[in-house]
Amino acid sequence: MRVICSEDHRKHFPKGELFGGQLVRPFECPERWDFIMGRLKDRGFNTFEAPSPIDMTVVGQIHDAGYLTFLETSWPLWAAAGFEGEALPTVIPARRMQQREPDHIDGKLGYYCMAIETAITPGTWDAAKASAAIAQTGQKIISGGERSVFALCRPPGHHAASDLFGGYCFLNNAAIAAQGFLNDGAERVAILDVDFHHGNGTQDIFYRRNDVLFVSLHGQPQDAFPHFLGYADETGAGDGEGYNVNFPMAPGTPFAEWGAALEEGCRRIADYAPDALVISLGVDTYEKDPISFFKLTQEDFTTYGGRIAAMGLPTLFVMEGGYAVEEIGINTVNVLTGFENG
Ligand code: Q9C
Ligand code: ZN
Repeated sequence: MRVICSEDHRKHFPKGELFGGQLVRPFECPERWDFIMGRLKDRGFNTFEAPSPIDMTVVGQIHDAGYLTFLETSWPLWAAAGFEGEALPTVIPARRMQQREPDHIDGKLGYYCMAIETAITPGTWDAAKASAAIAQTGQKIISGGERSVFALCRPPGHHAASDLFGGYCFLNNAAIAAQGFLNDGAERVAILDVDFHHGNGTQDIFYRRNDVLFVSLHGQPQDAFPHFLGYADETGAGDGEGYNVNFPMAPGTPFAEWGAALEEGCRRIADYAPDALVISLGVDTYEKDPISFFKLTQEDFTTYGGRIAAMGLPTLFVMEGGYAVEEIGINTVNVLTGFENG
């Protein structure tokens, strides 16, 4: 399997994440990328390619223009305001408040965030664009006839909605890839999100559309981030009714149960008969993940990679989460090798 990757991810490395009332070293850190690359090389992956320049037209089909301007200008505005730390939102437009974009950066950060743990730094915009370019490059290769590609994206993307950042995400790499497939001739695209967290951004982007089926397996919102989306009764709206499928699961869920949900999700995808499949590949379902509560073992990742392969679809793997850093490479590469041998 060809791998698309770039060192540009290193431009995004905040010193702090707001967690448990403290600024801690972010769980979403550059070493995640190093462990994945190391394991890929150990396991014989040998085609590593840089992304092509990003096509911002496609990004503009997924994200709001005001939001893209915000991402591009947020660090300069923050620095100009005289703040000395990293840019973090503090005030948000909660119930019964105005949904109008303010001029001050403190207001803009709150207006465009869906969670306040994620800091913006001088290199964040460049790294986010490079990450989206990686997904887009993988999509182009598959649209050109390749069976599968691994897009080693960092920062991740599935929490980013049209006009929202947070949950370590800025641009929705998987959504940008799905839109690219459609632009390049696909009639239908499915996105299967196996990250531990609900892909709220991806769901929201395609909620009223029937040309993208979104299927997500995740920790139930009562107990798990992002808490405010991901219930089973969210099934799509308008033309999109029936094209959104959520499998929320309880704390402690083992592979026996998770795999049964995957089985049902794969059947929904097969019924839809898409021209291409995007996997939002988070490996934070791992039993030792520090911020999640499913109980998948290293071997389970190999097993489910094989199940994804059995759908027989052109498949783009887009990296999302996974915070057991020492084992992130093993778990990620297990999915890919499970797919290749499946
Ligand atoms: N107590 C991704 O996996 N913090 N984002 C959760 C739990 C945010 C995860 C705090 C987690 C974001 C791409
Ligand atoms: Zn996650």
